[in-house]
Amino acid sequence: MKSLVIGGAGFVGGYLIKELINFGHEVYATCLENEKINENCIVKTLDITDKNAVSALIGEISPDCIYHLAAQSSVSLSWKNPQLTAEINVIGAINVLEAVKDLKNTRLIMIGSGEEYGFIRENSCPLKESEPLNPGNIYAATKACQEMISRIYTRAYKADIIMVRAFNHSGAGQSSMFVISDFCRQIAEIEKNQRPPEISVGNLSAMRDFTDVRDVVRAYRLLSEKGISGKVYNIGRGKAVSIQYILDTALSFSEKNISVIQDTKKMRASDIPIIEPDVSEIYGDTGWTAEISMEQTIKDTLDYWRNH
Ligand code: A2R
Repeated sequence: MKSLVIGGAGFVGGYLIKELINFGHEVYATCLENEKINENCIVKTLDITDKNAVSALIGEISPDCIYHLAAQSSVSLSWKNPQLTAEINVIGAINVLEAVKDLKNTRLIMIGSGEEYGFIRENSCPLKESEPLNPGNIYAATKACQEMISRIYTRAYKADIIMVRAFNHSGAGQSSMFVISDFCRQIAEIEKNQRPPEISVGNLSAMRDFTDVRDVVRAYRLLSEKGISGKVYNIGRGKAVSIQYILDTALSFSEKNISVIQDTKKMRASDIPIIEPDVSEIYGDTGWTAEISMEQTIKDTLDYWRNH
C-alpha cells in the first residue's frame, strides 16, 4: 500500500507516518521548504497553494491513499489573516481535489474539524454528522468549505473521498496553544522552578471531547481501509469531560502544591457549554473506538514537557 501524507511535518503528521509505517505501508510525506520530517519515509517538499506542483507530485507518486493534513490550523491566526487561511485551507484543498478527481485507484482522506459544527443548537449533543454546520470562526468556515467542495467532487467525478471531522486531539508534541498541552507545560515549568507555583486557566466548566492523537491516526488508517467512500465521519471519544477535570487530573500527577489563577484573557465570551460528537458511524463502519484513556494522554503530555 502506497500512502502519501500531505502536511507531514505538523503535530498529527509524525504520528500518522509512524502508524502507516508500522502497518507496512510505503510512506511518502510532504512538508514545506522550512520544515523537517524525522520519520523514516520518503520526504517531498510541497506547498499546496502551488497547483502545478500538487498535481505533478500526486501524478509522480500515484498513491493508493492520500491523507490531506496540510492546513493553516490556528483559529487565532485565521482571524488575523483570513485570506491566507482561505488560500491554504480552501484553494490548497481544491488543488489536491483537482489532482485526484480522475484517479480511479486513489482514495483521499480529507481531514476537517469538529470546529465545523460551531454554534450548535441547544441539546444537540451528541452531534451526529447530519447536524447542520454553523461555523463560529474563519478557520472552521474554511474547513466546512473544504468539506462541502470535497462532497461535490465525490458526486460530480465519483472521486473516492472520505471526509473527517476530527474533534480535539492531544498528545506529546502538541503546541501549548491547546488546553492539555498548555496545562502540562505550565506544570512542568513550575516543577523546574521556571515560574511561580501558579497555573493560569480559562473557563473550567466548558465540556469538550478529547482523544489521544495515537487513536486519531489509527482512525485515519482504518478509514483508508474500511471507510465508505463519500461519507463524513466524526472522530472523537464520544464522551466530553470538563476542563476542570483535565486540570485536576494534570495537577494530580505533580508533587508540587500549585494554586489555580483564572485568567480573563483565556475566557471566551461565547463559550459553548458542551461539545460532544456521536461516533457511531465510524464505529459501525470500521470498528474504531478510542482506546487510550484521557489520564494516559495527560500523563504522556506532562512527561513530554518535563523532558523538553
Ligand atoms: O503552518 P506550518 O508552517 O506549521 O505548516 C503546516 C502545514 N502547512 C502547509 N503545508 C503545505 N502547504 C501549505 N501552504 C501549508 N501551510 C501550512 O500543514 C503544518 O506543518 C501542517 C499542518 O499541521 P498542524 O498545523 O500541526 O496541524 P495538525 O494538528 O497536525 O492537524 C492536522 C489536520 C489539520 O488539517 C487540522 O486543521 C485538522 O487536522 O484538525
